[in-house]
Amino acid sequence: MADLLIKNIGKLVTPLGSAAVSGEEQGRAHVMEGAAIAVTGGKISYVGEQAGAPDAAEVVDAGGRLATPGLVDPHTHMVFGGFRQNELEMKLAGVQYLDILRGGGGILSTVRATRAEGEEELYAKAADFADRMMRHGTTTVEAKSGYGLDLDTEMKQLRVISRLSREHDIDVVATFMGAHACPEEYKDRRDAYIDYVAEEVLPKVVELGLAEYADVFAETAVFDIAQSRRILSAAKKLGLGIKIHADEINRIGGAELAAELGAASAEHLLQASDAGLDAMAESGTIAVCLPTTSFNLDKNFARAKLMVEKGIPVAIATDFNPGSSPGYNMQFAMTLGCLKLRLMPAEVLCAATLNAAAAIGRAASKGSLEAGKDADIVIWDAPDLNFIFYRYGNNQVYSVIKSGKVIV
Ligand code: IZC
Ligand code: ZN
Repeated sequence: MADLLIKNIGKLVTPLGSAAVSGEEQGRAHVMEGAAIAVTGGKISYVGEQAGAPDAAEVVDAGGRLATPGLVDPHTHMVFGGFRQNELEMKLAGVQYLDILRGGGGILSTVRATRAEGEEELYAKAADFADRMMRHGTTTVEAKSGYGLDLDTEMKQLRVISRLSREHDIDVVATFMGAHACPEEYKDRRDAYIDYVAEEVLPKVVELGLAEYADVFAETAVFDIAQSRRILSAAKKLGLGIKIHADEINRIGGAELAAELGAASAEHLLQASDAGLDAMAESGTIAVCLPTTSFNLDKNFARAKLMVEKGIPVAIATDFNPGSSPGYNMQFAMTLGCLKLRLMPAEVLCAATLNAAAAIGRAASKGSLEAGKDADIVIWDAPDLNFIFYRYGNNQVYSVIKSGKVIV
């Protein structure tokens, strides 16, 4: 007897497998009609015809709706003080994102707010975001530090992330991003700041087990390729997986660096060169596309179709942060995945589930509806996948099941 049975699923759509998929495979969703899913001990124990499903202690009637894996958001900066709505009018007046940062605003204003905020307040705010993410179908999320830029505040942020993963229903994967910007104390001394992060902050993070990945903002006026290579190499040597904010605003060779270092993923990639993408295909680095950021900054969109053609596994994330992407709704990111990245619905679903899970080291347990995987499931107020992506702007979640527990 199972713990939970979800019956009367009109359509079940899922990628299959326990690793990132690429090329044509990315668009090959498994579709089943009239399906049921059983859950035992928080894991999926049965996926198949309703007629063959086991009895269960609790039954959820999906009422003929669509079921997919829980969404995985593999790139967020969800622990932060304050907001930055003041940037809206600057942006409308034509001030560029990097110019706001150069002027001491942007990331640096969030750093001031995050340093000033107590740990409890930061936790309460992040937990509220996590509640809202789950109501929108996100069951696993990656969260980066990087609004501390000093030992104490980076640790404070990482402790909040760690507490979230222990106490909240949502699953959280932590990434250390001390190299997110150069703090005001190190103004014009970027190399010295990178030394400080590599020698004093990073080893403590690893010692306390507070992060699985390290990330860097490789960008003009932030960290150059040599500085990015230095911090990521140090992280890799200490056993962390690596990620890189690569070629978002300017083409500086971030995609090439990601491939050179064997990064798990490279993010943004709006300006990535053909050679950089070829190198990523070769190294198996996942491209994490962030279409809501392009939308919010009014920039071009990553060349996701070309990435798929080149055999790069493509994932989609929200980049949720108070500046360049103030929303956590994966449904909107997925709609833009279709309309702006020009991916087909099945490719987008894979990008937001299995490939997203792979980008944060969770493809063995998440990202598809298969026996043995975690029972993270979304029932949609929709008859099929196209419907969700085409009918954007409202929350289309009907029910969310996390580790077998009905949350929504
Ligand atoms: O706070 O602006 N791009 N980091 C790199 C961000 C955006 C977050 C922010
Ligand atoms: Zn980011």
